[in-house]
Parts: sequence; C-alpha cells; structure tokens
Amino acid sequence: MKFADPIYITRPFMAPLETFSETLVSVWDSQWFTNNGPRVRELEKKLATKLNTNPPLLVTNGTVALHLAIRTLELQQGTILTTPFTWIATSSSILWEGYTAKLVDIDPNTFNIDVSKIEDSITEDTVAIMAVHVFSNPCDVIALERISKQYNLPIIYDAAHAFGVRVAGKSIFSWGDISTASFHATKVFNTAEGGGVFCSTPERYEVAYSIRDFGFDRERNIERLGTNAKMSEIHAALGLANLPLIEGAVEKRRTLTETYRTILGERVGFQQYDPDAYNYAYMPVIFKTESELLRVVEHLNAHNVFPRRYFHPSLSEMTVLLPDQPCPVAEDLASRILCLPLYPTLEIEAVEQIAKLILQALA
Ligand code: T4K
Repeated sequence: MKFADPIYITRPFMAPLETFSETLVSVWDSQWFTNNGPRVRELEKKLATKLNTNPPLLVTNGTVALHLAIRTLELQQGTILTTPFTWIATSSSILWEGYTAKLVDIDPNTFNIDVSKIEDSITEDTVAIMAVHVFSNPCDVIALERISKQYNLPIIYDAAHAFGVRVAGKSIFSWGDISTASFHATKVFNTAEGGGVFCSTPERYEVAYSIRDFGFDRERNIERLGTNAKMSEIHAALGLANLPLIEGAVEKRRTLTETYRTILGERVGFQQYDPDAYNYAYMPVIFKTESELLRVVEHLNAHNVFPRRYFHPSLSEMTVLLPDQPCPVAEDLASRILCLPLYPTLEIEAVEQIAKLILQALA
C-alpha cells in the first residue's frame, strides 16, 4: 500500500495552536520581542527546573550554541578532538572558530567517539575534546571525565540530540565543562529554531552571557569580543507551550521504536543503548550492505516514505573541510545506516506498514 500523504523522517512536535496562541498573548501585551526578554528568562528557568541543571543560556540555534561553547572556554589556539559521525555543525563550529578539528573514530555499537582511541590522539597541540551523544545515546561520560582530568583538557558535549536524557542521576547537560542543545524544529524539544548553552560554573555562565550579547558585561561595558546569539521571545513562547508536553511525546516515540524493533527483528542492526538513558529522537537501523540500504530507500520512496541517511557521508569523507583523516569504522557505518520516520504524531499502524515494506525490500 502506498501512503496517500508523504511520510517524512520527522515532523515538528507542536503543542496545540491554542496553547501557543495563549503564550503569544503575553509577548504581544509586553511589546517585547527580544534582548533577553521575560519569556526567554522564563523558559531558561523552567528548563533548569525540569532538567535539574544550572540555568541554560538560550540562543538562536544549536550551531551557534557550539560556537559560544568553544569561545566561552577561552582556549589557546590548537586542535580539538572530535567525532566523524555527526552533523557537520559539530566540526564546522570548530573550524569556524579557528581551531583544527582532529577526528577520532567511533565505537561501532554506540556510534559515539571511541574513548579507547582518544588518548593516542592527544598531542601537545590538543586543547579540548568535543564529543557528541549521537542519536541521544550518552557518550562514556565517566571515562571522558577521567581523560579530561588526567590531561587537563576541557570537554564540550554537543548534546543536540539528547534532550531530557540522564546519566548516573545527572542531566546529560550537566556533564563536561560545557554542553550544548539544539531546539531545532526536528528535535525532541523544539522552539522552531533555537539552542541552549549549559555551563558548569557561574564564571563560564558570565562569559557565555556576555558573548551572546555582543560582548557586553552586566554594566553594559564591552568586555570581550561577542556576537548576537539571543533567542527571540516568539521562539521562547513556542518552547514554553511545548515544554510541559515533552514526556508524553518521548513515551510515544519509545512505543514506536519498540514496534519497529519487534517487526524488523534480527533482519537489521540497531544502535546499542540503555532504554532508560535515551530519548528516542531517531530510529537508526543498520543494513548489511549499502546496496541493501539503497534497495530499501528506493522501495520506501516508491511508497511515499522518506527516511534519511543520517549521517552520510562520514565527516572524514568531507575532504573539502577535513582532508586526510580516514575513519574506517565511521565510514562503514555511514554507508549502511538509515534513520526511519519517527515522531509523536506518527500512527503505530504506519510504523507497522513501513517495517513490513522494509522486510519486503530485503526479501
Ligand atoms: N549538532 C548535531 C549533532 C546536530 O545533529 C545538529 C543539527 C546540530 C549540532 C546543529 O543544530 P541546529 O543549528 O540545527 O539547531 C536537520 C536539522 O536542520 C538539524 O537541526 C539536525 N541537526 C540535522 C540532523 O537534521 P535536515 O537538513 O536533514 O532537515 P530537513 O529540513 O531536511 O528536515 C527533515 C524533515 O523534517 C523534512 O523532510 C520534513 C520535516 N520537517 C522539517 C522542518 C524544518 C518538517 O516537517 N517541518 C519543518 O519545519 O537537517
């Protein structure tokens, strides 16, 4: 059966329009649209309470959050170790900020940076580590903390995917020296466009606060080079409408994920994760070969279903930006991995149908 309407990899999570409209009324009444307004401050406070973290700084998007994170650490020039299996923003923010990005290959089961390979990559030039919790699966934060202390290297976590995940009783955003979130429309919690910076100390928070607002300090003196990274009140209003509904949305994602996994069984491979430290942001499946994957994509497209090849190719193959850094594990995974449609309003019957189409293509 071909779906009447296209089924995309995702659809934005949306609170009922009436709820959003109610939140917008206060923005209209206040005639205050940006510059650290009351809705942004309210959302920062509510996020800190819900997640049990230090208050985040809300910014325009997850990429800008990474830029701010790097700047806030006030590092010497040098090399930042990072992962090849991620969205380009992870590495491009390092390069844009004038650092060298050195890729460390990934673990084929968790898809995260392979912690056992990090120490061999550290040189005198290394100034930090930027790791990603891929598809919300937490990195080995304990091992990374040990490396960070031993080599005196700060850790930046790109936690763009990992909203709401907790490790060892702590929010994922509280690990590392600084951590970033993306609140893009395609993320578990969204503000249409948006991002967050979670600092581990009040001193770093003040630095990030100033960079977000042109480099002004609290007395309105320019104290450093800054930029404009402020989230608007309209975006924050959407966040305030969406935030109370997130647990239900994650629960629905979990049910759909389990449905896919049950039907697909051992015919495909899955990411290794702890179900209690995962937010079901994505539904990645691994095929035996790239040609198997391409056959499935063709079959799904013919039935009006549009999965995505996150993350293909591996950043190590984007040689215009990152030449001469082969990462065989990431490249192999990138060639065989496909993310299937997954979002809270997707019907369970549609998931059953998509899974059956995949089995058909593989038969
Ligand atoms: N770090 C990591 C690890 C990341 O994955 C990302 C972004 C970042 C940092 C940077 O965060 P941001 O600066 O973006 O906040 C998407 C997202 O744009 C991007 O946020 C995300 N990661 C990346 C993995 O995926 P595209 O180019 O695949 O999105 P697009 O426009 O093709 O949308 C996918 C599907 O979603 C569409 O087929 C239909 C649906 N859709 C999309 C939008 C935007 C809707 O239904 N409504 C919409 O408004 O990048």
